[in-house]
Amino acid sequence: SAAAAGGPGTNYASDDPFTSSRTAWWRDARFGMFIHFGDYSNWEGEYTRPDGTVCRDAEWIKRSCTIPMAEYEQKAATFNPRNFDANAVVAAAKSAGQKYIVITSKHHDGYAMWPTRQNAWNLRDHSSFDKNRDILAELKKAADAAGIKLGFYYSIWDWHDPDFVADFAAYKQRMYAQLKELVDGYHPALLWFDGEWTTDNPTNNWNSQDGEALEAYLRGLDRNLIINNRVNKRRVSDGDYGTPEQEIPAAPVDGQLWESCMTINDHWGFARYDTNWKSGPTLIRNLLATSSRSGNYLLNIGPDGLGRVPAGAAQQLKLIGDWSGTAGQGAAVYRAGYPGVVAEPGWGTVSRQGNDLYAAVTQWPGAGRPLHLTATAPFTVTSANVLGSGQKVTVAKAGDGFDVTPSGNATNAAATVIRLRIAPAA
Ligand code: FHN
Repeated sequence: SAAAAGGPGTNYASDDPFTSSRTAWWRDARFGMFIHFGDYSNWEGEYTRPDGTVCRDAEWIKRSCTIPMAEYEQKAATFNPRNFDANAVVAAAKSAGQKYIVITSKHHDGYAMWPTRQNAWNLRDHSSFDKNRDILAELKKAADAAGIKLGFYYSIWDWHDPDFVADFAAYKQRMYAQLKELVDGYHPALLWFDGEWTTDNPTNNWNSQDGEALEAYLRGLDRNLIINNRVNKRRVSDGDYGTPEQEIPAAPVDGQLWESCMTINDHWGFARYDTNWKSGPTLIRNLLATSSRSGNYLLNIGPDGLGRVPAGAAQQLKLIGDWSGTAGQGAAVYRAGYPGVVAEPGWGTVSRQGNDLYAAVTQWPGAGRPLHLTATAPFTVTSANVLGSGQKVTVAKAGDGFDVTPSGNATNAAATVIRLRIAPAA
């Protein structure tokens, strides 16, 4: 069959990611922390050229500011993230209500954040960092202790290894060896690939056979791995889930689990001048929009050159967790998904868990004024209440659906949640 031959649509996981027990934790999680951290963090977002002009970028700084490799390597030798505190990172994720962490083990610049045996371009062998420390091991330990899943971002594209262009087969062999080190050594729950889209190698770019072979190899190492779609070129049918970037799809993605990754400010990696933190209400609403369309939200932070979580990022993260931890509002997010029976309203979002609809109202109508819900399937409402408020909510059939009328004020400016218990028509 086409599937046996490894054609498009082949399921290398040999189970359905939508229903598999393998992906259950991920489907329930809804909210994760992305971390872009590497030797590039040490530039803090700025490069001063020999002529004195300043060039700015974060994890792309080598490339966008055309820093000569020798100079880039020299700077990496001074990289000393001595203040990296895995417990503090995990505490920040916990405070936000994030259930998993995905950290860059190797970004496009090829620098490994663990003591890889494949080359010396890594945090142990090419830095000023304590040679007895291993931040990925520290993070794994702290995450395990907190019940948070840990995953690794890994860039297929590599700017440092000359064989990426000169001898792709040799490069691939080292890449496989590095991934085996990661899987066997740290037991990640998830691998998040990137850079499969590069066209840097004119003769031998990553192709769909490469993606298929790699996915099959990794599943052979650990059949419980969750793998994103960027393991392969086709993206649509590859891996376990799709990865829209810096955007939240307007509706559930057809036939694919998905996770939207997004920066909390304007860069993935650390840039000391970037304090453009998204506001608490924006982040809370993004999280609600994502869960109401059955997606996950992977919100990125970039620790600084010393490994510290920027205070501004930590503050915003806590605002999200404070909201979801209040009055059971997190039920609109965790384990919740596309409602199926109502259209998305203009005044907020609606997510569903079992027979509970969670209408997260971002534009409160005012006491005694109705919120209209358009039904897309028949159901009845058996009860309604505002989470964290004793106010009465009346529900009346109206036009193509229901009018839901709260009697009092919003409890929260970012999103006030009305729970509607429903009975779907038989
Ligand atoms: O080029 C990268 C970028 O630096 C960052 O890692 C993002 C995260 O999704 N991915 C790439 C662009 O698609």
